[in-house]
Amino acid sequence: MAETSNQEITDIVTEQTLESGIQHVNNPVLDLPQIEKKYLECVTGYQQKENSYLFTDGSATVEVKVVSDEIIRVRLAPHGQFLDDFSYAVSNPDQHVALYAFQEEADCYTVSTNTVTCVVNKADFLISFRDREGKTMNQDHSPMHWEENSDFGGYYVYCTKVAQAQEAFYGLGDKPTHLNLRGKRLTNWNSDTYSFSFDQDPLYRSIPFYIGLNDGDAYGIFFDNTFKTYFDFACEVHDQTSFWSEGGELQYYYIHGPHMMDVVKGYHSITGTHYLPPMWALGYHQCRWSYYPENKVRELAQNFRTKQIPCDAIYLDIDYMDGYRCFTWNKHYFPDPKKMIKSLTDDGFKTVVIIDPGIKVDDNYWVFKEGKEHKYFCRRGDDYFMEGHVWPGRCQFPDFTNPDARTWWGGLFKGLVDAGVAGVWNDMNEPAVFGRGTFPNDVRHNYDGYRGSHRKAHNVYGMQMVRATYDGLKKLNKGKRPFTITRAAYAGTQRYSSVWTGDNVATWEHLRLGMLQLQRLSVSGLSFCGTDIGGFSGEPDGELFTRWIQLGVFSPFMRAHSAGDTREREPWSFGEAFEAINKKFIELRYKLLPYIYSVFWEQARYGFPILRPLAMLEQEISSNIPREEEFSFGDKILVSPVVNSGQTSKKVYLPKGDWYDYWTHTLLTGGLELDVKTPLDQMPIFIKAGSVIPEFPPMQYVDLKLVNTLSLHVYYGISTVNSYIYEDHGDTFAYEQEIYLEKKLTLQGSKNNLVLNQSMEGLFTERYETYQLHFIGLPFQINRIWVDNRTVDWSEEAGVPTVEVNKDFKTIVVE
Ligand code: MIG
Repeated sequence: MAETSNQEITDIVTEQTLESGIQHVNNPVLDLPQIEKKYLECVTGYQQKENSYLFTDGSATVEVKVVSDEIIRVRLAPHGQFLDDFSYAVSNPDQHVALYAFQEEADCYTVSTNTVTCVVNKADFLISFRDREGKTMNQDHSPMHWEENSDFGGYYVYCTKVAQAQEAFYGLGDKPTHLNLRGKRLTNWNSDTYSFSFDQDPLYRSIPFYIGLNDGDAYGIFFDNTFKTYFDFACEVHDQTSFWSEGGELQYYYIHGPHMMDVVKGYHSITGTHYLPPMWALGYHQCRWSYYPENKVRELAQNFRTKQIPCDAIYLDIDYMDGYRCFTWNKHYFPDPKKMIKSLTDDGFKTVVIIDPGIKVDDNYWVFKEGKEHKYFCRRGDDYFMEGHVWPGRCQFPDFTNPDARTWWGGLFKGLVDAGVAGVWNDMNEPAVFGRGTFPNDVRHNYDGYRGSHRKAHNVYGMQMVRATYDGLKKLNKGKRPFTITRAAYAGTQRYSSVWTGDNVATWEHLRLGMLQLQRLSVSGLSFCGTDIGGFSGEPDGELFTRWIQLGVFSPFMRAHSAGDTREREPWSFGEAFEAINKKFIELRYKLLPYIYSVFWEQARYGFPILRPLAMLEQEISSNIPREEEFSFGDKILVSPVVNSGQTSKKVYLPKGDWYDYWTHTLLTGGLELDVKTPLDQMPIFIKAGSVIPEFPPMQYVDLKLVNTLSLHVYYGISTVNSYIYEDHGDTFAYEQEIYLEKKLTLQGSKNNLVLNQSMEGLFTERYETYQLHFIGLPFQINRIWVDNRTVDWSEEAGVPTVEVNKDFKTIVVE
């Protein structure tokens, strides 16, 4: 007798069931027919619920929700039932919408705001987005579709968009590859990737957000799904861009441009920005795996001060702990942590310590005991504890998606904060487990009451850990801003932490990679980012280290770090010649701090990214798309780090407009490529004409008391340019109560004069009384300088006219 396989029976019965409507087939060998790639069909009806429109094809439901004037969210429920509307990424799902309208046309429905129209085609359920002029910005290639995930339940969910012929793609976090992602297929699954390589994927972070740039216009897509997600940018099929997930809901936000800047701002408006960091966190940080024992740390600190190389923070890596038990000290290496930290603090150093998620299984260890007692540790599918091997040996891991566990965790920092610790570094939170890599999928998570397996919680585990860390420090810090840094992240982590790019390598290729990763992170919402300066593993030579310090000056986060098995790696470790150059560049970082701080303010308050790739500065010029080595820090300083060994000159493209060479004050015209000399003690730095750049006097660490006068470098320009200077206490949250100053300096030059106006907002009072103005690039001889209608005297410093004026001036005229 020929056997009929189960699959065949399933097929036959499925067919019969579908065709004849038979409800009961009494055959125990039958399984449910699996739903394979099912596509939305034609729209059969709709319903409105306030700013949400629900469309159906008879069984599936699609929600189109107006989030703001620029943002529309699309969600799919294969069987008409949406999951609970909960997101770790989105902190602000309901924004102000000025106006929205719904219309039914012959072949489609439209949902429009002031700026964007979402079109839902009746016949095939294809969804597209148009701008006000009717230009299609983004459109479905195929209807949204799904496939049953019979192993875990739920669905694989898919969205396939049209990739326009010239479209370029940006974003997606820390992918170590070219800025334009076209032609790549990428995965999001947080992974501990020691010594990663070019194009390796995935790495430590999951940021399922991309920007499409086509024909000079940009839009963004944020696929808010924490499961393992995939993005294919015209890789498999040249005219399609797809994204999909192994579970969860197909839910994405369309964010309108048309400027990339607007897209990033829009993305920040839903996922948040990084709070204003304490200013010391923007100084130079020295890290190593590990500085111990205590006298090594003191010697390090001493060296910085004797050599007069500025530094604000020293890090303690895992060896400060007792057997790698979090929240403990190795009393042999650090007999009196409080005393040591006090003397570091007196010397102007902040102490930052590492904290990993793995808690040693040890009934004599209070952290383990408390976690066990309160059931804060993660459990496997069958209720056993999730155990894994990390630095302390056998460990259990707090479920940071449990709000109670987060509160508990935050409180654990009390001892460290009491000892004087100023910042916390969260590592290994992908989570990383030796041997098997990470948690198995069956581990269960609280997920803030919405439940889920590790498949759903994996990508947010690190984010929730650093959130707990941040919240705890904020409470314990008595009004001082915390500083946190995390390795793993999901979209929105910027609300709680800075990030670094993980275990890179001391090679020129990695210096270049770092430069790309930082630009990419910055347009993906994680502006406060840095690389391990010098490369974590391997040995840089003096030249590579110095070039990396130079990139570091223009990295939002500036920290040197190295692995335990490498040679000493401080700014003076490569001989005097290199030391002098490293010192000069670290000093440059400190000079520029008032500018850098103001750029951070613009990030925190307005959602502007800190680093801006050239393609963002001039998105209408398609020949900029392949350029990866020029970017701006804020909107006034453009740099092009040297990322090749022995490079004595470099071709640098300057965006249109006038620029000054920072070193020579030579005026340059942009819109073309220049040949720039790059001796080791210089890197290409350019200042936009018309800018006012504030500079600090020399300091060894952030010390606002030393600012007796603020230098303002005024770069003459012929059009009107606004510059902003932000000032406040530097380390408190008083700025949330308007205790800050935002100064607007408007510069306007003409052939024979220059007018500088100042206005300000906020309630802070600076402690200095005067500005020292330096006029750079004046095309005329000065006859007179007027300050609020009174003439003043000026002098010259190295050929630059300079004048001291009261900080409250309103108008200065130089003629
Ligand atoms: O298994 O704490 O990326 O920065 O120095 C290695 C030791 C654990 C990995 C981090 C690195 C840190 C190191 N950590």
